[in-house]
Amino acid sequence: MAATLWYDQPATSWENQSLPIGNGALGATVSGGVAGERLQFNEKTLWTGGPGSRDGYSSGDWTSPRPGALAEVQARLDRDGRMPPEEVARMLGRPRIGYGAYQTFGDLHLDTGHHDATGYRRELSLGEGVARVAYTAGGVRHTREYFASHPGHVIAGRLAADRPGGLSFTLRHTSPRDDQRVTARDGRLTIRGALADNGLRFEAQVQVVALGGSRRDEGDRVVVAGADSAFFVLCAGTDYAPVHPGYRGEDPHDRVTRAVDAAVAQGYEALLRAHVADHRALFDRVTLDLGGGLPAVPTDRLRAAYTGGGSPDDQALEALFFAYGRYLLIACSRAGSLPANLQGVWNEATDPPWAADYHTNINLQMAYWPAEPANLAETAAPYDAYVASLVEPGRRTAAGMFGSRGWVVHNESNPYGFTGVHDWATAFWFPEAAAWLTQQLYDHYRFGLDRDYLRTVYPIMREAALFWVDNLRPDPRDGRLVVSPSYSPEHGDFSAGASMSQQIVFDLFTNVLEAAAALGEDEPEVRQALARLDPGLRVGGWGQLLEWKGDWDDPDDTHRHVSHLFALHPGRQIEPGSALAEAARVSLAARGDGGTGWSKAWKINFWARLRDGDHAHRMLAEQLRGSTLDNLWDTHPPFQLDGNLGATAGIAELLLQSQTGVVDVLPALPSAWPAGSVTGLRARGAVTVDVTWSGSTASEIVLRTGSTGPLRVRNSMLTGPYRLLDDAGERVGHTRSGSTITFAAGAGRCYRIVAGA
Ligand code: FUC
Repeated sequence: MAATLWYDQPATSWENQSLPIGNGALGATVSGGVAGERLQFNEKTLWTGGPGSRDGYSSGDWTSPRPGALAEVQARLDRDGRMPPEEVARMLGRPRIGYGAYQTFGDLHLDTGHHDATGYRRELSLGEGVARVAYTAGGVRHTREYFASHPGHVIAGRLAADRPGGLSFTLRHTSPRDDQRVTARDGRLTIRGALADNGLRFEAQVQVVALGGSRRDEGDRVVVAGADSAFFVLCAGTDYAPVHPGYRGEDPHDRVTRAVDAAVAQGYEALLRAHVADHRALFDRVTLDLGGGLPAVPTDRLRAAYTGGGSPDDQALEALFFAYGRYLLIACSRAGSLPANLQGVWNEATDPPWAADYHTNINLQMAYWPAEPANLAETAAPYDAYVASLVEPGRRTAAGMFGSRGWVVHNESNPYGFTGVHDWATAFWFPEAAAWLTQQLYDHYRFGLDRDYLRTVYPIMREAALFWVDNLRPDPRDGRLVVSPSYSPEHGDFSAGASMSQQIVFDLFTNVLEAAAALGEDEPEVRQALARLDPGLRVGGWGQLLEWKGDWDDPDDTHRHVSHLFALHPGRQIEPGSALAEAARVSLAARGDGGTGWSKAWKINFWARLRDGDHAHRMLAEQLRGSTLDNLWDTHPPFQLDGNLGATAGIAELLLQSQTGVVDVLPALPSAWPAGSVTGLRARGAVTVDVTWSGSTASEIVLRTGSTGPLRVRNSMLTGPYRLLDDAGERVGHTRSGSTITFAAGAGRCYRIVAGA
């Protein structure tokens, strides 16, 4: 199946219909207008706020030491058990000053003046990472092509006409801000300025190269007339640097100039070839076939006709949605820039929703859930770098606000090391964020088993744990160590020991102790604290998993956050099939199938971990029907990319799980996917897995192993006749217990499990 999104109309709404391309640092959206192209573009570091902001900046730390305020809240919670968030915020919160927001770089316009187009098509080829527009106007077939090259550090585009001399257009730039100067010289547009808020310097250059015809500069634009074809390359940058406390580096001019010059010298075709090769090296690692082939229907209509009922067209859309999630992660998260923000890298506004920031009470973490299982581990490099960059400011916040060791991050952050608190009562307090952020670092190790990597992230994990060693308090009611004050994200009252807080600390301590063991170290302080930690897992009056330590859950509450199921996913504290898993199921069922885009995406993952593939599929259907736009972007609403990436991870969880140390193949296959195949999924333990199934049963499982040692594999086919074969087709000795087999795997080998005697 050629994974392509396509439309027979130009985009009329940026949010609903534009098609995204990106190389991590740069992003652009293609509208495909006939009278003119609007190529809205971004550079990931173009942010207001931070040091130098005219509003001032304090990383969110308390500006004056408030000795006693935290202790006062803790004492109140010891006495009364709970406090409304507004009251806690009054006592502990501070206005967020100079937080800033992610900015658009503006729009590149390619004015053609064409009209009355026929044969219109706009597409995004996920396999190539190329967007295209084509139509006929005035008897001439016009084609445009755009891509964002990671190796070339540029966005490039080519325009052509099928009649010699048939291409004329004007290239210009517009921005919603007036803080820049645009000049044209020798066919190169230079956009240069500094953000009024914080003085951040920015520059973009666009070089136009025309074949045939003429090219001239006209003030702030470049005009091409009577050409056969033309191409342009664009690079943009700022003087942002991810270095505390100043966050400024080199002026972007030289870097941008070099990238544009090099791309022009390379030439369009070579640039495109290098891009497609680079993109394919990531994208082609995984394929998913759910039966249905993509029908000859534009993607917006395919989505509108989607019912979730398991028709071939539905299956095709679901497989496309999965491929798109992988495409999006590649496009918005490559080494060398900031991680994916709430909108990936794409933003057309100066005041995007939630500043298009890094929300750390679910959203940033969710964005990276597919990185390992969907075989895109490299895309987590910017996440790792970002988390590392939060350690120093996070230490200052830990010392200043809590008087403790370690580092801390709260509910949300920006590129300027914002690790303190906000003023919004129901979203200001979440000191568990740093602990949760380290989960992906340890999981990266569990998937790839790279001990050198573990050695580099271990100090970050360990220091996050030391923060909690210092800040846990004995609950006066039972002496267990609890987080206090503690707040189940954006929901309910403050209390001591809310389930999610405890589960996150449990997860962190467990990971740190495992990592220490893998590196031959020991952490007695962490071990002792874990032994006394309240694990945050209790069954309540109606069979639910408690969200708080007190039984306050309301069975009619359908709040979008289901934070107390962290232990089920992305944690690994709840065993499938256990009494706690049943309690989690009761809680999840009560929360219902509604929610925002990301909430539905998380529920796919939860149901997958509960081994209920059909309910997980129902959530995928809810997301595609109610929380997905024409361009298949997730909508909260508004547009938020986390839902795309969370759903992509959820689809992978339906097909393969490994969190408990067993390679669990097709653990939650929906009945809507009776036959299909997937290749290239990753399991923890450095295993790459292909599966083919029909009649809802696996017929063949291929395991490529990256390490030597015992390998455990579970699948229901192992209860019937099967053969386990090595690369040479020889049978491999193994033991079996129920549907799980164990055998001695060798690094660099390939094993096949085939149904039948
Ligand atoms: C979390 C969520 C909101 C929204 C915001 C960006 O705080 O609770 O729904 O997604 O992040």
